[in-house]
Amino acid sequence: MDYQVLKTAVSEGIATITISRPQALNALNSRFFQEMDSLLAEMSQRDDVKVLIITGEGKAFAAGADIAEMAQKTQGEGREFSRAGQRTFRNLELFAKPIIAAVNGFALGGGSELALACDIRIASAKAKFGQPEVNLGVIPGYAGTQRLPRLIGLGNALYLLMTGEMIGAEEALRMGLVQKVVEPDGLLPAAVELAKTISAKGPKAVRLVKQVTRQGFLMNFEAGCAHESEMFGSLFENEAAEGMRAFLEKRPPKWPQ
Ligand code: CO8
Repeated sequence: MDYQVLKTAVSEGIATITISRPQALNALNSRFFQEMDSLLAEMSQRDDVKVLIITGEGKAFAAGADIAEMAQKTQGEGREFSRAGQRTFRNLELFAKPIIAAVNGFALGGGSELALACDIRIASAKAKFGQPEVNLGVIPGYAGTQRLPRLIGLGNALYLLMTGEMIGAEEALRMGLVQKVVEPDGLLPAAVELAKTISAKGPKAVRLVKQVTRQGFLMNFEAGCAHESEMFGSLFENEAAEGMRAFLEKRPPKWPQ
């Protein structure tokens, strides 16, 4: 695919994907969703990519769905626009490799929902978060109403969803919306360091820990535990043998590929 909105750089097992429509504050248009679907399919096939980082160019991570594009839509088209976006964001959650959102600036509406669909969020001290949809007479359409309360609790989620208030990175940290806040210049280095930390772990264990945790979150407790035991066991004839032997032999593990 000829990528126009997304720029990708791969280095040392880490793919950094940058949303690059700074003139529109990286507003998410149809093209963004097509490119993200295509890029995820590509990245899933690449053995040299272990972790993805998603960030934005300029002063926004993404300032929401593209309002100029949305404004033209009929009821049916609006529903389809929402469903297509939901599918893409679900693909991020289901993606086998970890995805880190490096939130550099505005993460509003659909931009905040994009960050919510990633596994870990770290933010620049300049980042701003919010769900301003109600200002426009709409509601989140990329599963923000579902992911936000699961992540930060019902009270915090309803506060943000009902007021449309924009909050800073420290407040987002306090609510549990982000896991870490760093100085703006340190954002990408911190995301890369985090990605390297994760990619040094057992690759199958990392994939399974994402899958088991995410699936279990939507299951009842007993079913989640049963799934955990199955997957725990599945690692034993695999990289767990090397990981535990390396510990006992006091050396770093050499993960089977
Ligand atoms: N869509 C389209 N264009 C945008 C968007 C957007 N979401 N946000 C900013 N832009 C454009 C502006 O129109 C402007 O373009 P131009 O230079 O051509 O006039 C350019 O980006 C720069 O923006 P500003 O001049 O406004 O920059 P400021 O620094 O003054 O303000 C703000 C920054 C506060 C972020 C401001 O741009 C803003 O409020 N943006 C809109 C934020 C918003 O409401 N986002 C939520 C959108 S709704 C949504 O995301 C719903 C998701 C679910 C949809 C489901 C499908 C139906």
